[in-house]
Amino acid sequence: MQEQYQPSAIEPAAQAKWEEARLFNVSEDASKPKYYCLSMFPYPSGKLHMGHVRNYTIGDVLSRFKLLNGFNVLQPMGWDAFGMPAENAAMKNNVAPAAWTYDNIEYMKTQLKSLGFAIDWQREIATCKPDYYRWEQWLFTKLFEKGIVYRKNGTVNWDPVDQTVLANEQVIDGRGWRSGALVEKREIPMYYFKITDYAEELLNDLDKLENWPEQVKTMQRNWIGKSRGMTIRFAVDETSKAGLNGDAAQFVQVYTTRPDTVFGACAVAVAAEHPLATAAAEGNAELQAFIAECKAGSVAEADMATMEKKGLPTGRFVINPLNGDKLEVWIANYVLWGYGDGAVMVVPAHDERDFAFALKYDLPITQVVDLDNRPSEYDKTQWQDWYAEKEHTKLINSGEFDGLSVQTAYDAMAEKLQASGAGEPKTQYRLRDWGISRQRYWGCPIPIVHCEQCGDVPVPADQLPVVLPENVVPDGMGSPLAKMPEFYETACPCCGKPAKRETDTMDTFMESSWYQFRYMSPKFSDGMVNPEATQYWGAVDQYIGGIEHAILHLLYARFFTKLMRDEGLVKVDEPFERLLTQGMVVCETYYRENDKGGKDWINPADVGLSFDEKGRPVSAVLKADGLPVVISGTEKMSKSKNNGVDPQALIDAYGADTARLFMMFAAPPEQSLEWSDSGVEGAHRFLRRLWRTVYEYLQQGGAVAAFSGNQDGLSKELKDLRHKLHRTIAKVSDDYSRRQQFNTAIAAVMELLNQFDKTDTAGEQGRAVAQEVLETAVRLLWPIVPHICETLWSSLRPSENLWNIGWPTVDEAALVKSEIEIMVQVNGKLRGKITVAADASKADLEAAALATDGAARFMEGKAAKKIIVVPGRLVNIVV
Ligand code: ANZ
Ligand code: ZN
Repeated sequence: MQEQYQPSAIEPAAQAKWEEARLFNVSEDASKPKYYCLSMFPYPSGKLHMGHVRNYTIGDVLSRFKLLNGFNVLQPMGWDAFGMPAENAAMKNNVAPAAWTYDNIEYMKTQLKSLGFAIDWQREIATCKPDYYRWEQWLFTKLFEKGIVYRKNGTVNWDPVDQTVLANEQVIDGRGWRSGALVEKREIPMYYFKITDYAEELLNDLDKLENWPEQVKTMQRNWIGKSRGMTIRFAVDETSKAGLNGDAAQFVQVYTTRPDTVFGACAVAVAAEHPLATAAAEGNAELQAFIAECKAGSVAEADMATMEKKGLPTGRFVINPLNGDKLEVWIANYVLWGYGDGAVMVVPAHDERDFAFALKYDLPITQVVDLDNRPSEYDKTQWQDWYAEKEHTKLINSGEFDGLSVQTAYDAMAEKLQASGAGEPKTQYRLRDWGISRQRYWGCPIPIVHCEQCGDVPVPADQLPVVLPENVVPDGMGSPLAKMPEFYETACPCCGKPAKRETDTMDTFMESSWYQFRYMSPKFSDGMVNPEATQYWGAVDQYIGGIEHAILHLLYARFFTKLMRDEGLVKVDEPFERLLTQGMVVCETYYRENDKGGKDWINPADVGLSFDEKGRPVSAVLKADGLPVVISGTEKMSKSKNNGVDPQALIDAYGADTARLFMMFAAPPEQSLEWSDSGVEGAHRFLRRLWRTVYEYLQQGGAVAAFSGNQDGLSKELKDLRHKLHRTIAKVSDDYSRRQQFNTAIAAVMELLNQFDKTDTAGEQGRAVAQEVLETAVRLLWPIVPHICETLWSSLRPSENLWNIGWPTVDEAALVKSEIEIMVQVNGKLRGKITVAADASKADLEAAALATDGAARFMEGKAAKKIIVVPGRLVNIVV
């Protein structure tokens, strides 16, 4: 064994050893329990960042722990390879997105390999490869035939200068990111997944996910947004029917969660797209201009909530079905065309948006719900949520319904509305169908052929995949595919006549919605997944990734699982049994003010710090010029604050194990982890110390014989050490499995080694216990710092592989402390201590306590009236 700990030498050697043993290559094996551990796959952006290293280390620790516990562990890795950054890089560097992506994959793969993750690399997938996306296209065509995928018009951001559709993130302050042109809204045909058909199941099944963070489930529930209410129809007044046809001429239908407030309606407001708005705007320039303004605005929900409420009256009227009031119809910018019926009844006293609207346009505010037993003065300048006091409210100003409780009134009004055909109960979801068409090049082609005669024809299975040409450099002016006749010219699969391929590609969320199943049989060529493999692996046992994916990615992956189940492809209802959302990696930020008064952010690697006596940074300088920089707050590592620390530099300087240990030790996985140089150095110091401890032990000759298993003859000190050892095993096992808190596991092993250092392990028995302690410490730490542990193990026990020995078990005998310390009290005051056998009887304890000096002194010759024994803790002598 080398005297020095040299990560650069031992890490590749350990990796070669695992590779040679094919330790991480798995197949279905009915003789073992399975454990499928999946970390969210990376986008191949160029190089790994700290978030990746953290994510994949957590997954690796869990995988290796399960491996030592006898599980058949599947830990795959791949590349979420389609997406916009590749197109942006292509434009910047004039290289094809495919070439850029493949280069990045290659480099990042060497980085991942250098970290020593227990990955089955034979299962690597890249979603931009035809043998992957082919099956996505296949499923798409199946679902298209079933009607789960359908086509309708959708609104997109259109850049009139670049003549291209922009993604939401490419619109900055309403302008195109490249051209700076004012962005317009355009309606174009797109493909949609009917996720709303699954809304109820997606909501209900959240209750089954016991091992998901509550926070994530809440976010999903809110996103699905189930609301219960009624549709109510307000008849169009006879004077107001001009230009309206069909139902639109009969009534305006609104969706409300508060039918009980219908007497408080002062108007009805419709979205700009509503037929009544269109009819009213006929020949009315003002209304036309307002409708255009509403349509141009952002559809982002956050903006809807905060924007100024605006509206215009249409001069048309409808009738309140319960009280016959004649209400004017307004067009309002806060009514969404895509939600409910695109129309609302305006109830200013009880809805905050309506309140703002009514104040602005001076509409009457009628309170219809009041507190039960407290007379209240309605403050007409300030909106108040009376409904929050649901329990103690009653109706007022509501005719025959006055005095009823909210719930009774709700039911009574619902019944009356239903009886007269003016409304019915309705459940509504906030969730919209998922539009998956993207007018981009670097994505999975949508497998549809447009034929003049046959319409939209899905590409038949035997003609899949529709391959995306890879030698293309986009120029930012529209989709390149739409300019490539060699791509889009084709024959109709139905009638054989010339037809045109769809040139849109799919949302990249598609690829990440089913990769968890493809990993089970990544090379299967007879179908999307191999039934035997999906049967064996079932669902992912442990999924790990960032909280930023709490909503969309997880929702789509859950949705796809249900789609695939309904196609008979998988047997599970949910893809991820247990979810761990890792916290962010954060770092101090530094800047200098520039001439323009802005901030130039400086990378932490270029900053030198000085500390006060408590180790807190007090000042910072730029290493290059020695002049001060401003220390700003701690924030998530990001390009914009230039506070990203490159994990490669860390790996190069200290090795993979230090990087892994630092990540696992600095914070529990769910919390944010603060980058610190001193933390990294501390991690490295610990590993050097571990190395030296084993080295010195072996220098002194190691053990003569293994520990016999019988500790009767051991000294008290050695018994205590074994006690500590086996308590540590129990604690670390629990930390890895149930608690998933690795920092405390590491701390426990550190404590064990401290006690080991202080214990005299000379002599045959001492050497035997020392061997047991060191071997066990190495096994306990193997999941976290596998390279050093692998190497130390092979010096400690060259004859056997660590992974064959498996996880250490607790020796219950060692947990029983042979001797314990008991306090002796006289009249409740501490007067001494006794050391007794752990299983000493009550009589022995009493006798030993009475025999102490303390007892003799403080009993002052009196006899004991009573002796109270608290086993394991104290003896109290009462005199
Ligand atoms: C009258 C009312 C009175 C309402 C009241 C609320 C409180 P959730 O819970 O999110 O489903 N609404 C309905 N359709 C809308 C649309 N297309 N655009 C904007 N707002 C719309 O919200 C349902 C409530 O949002 C409905 O209930 C309606 O306002 C409004 F004291 O009707 B309510
Ligand atoms: Zn045809």
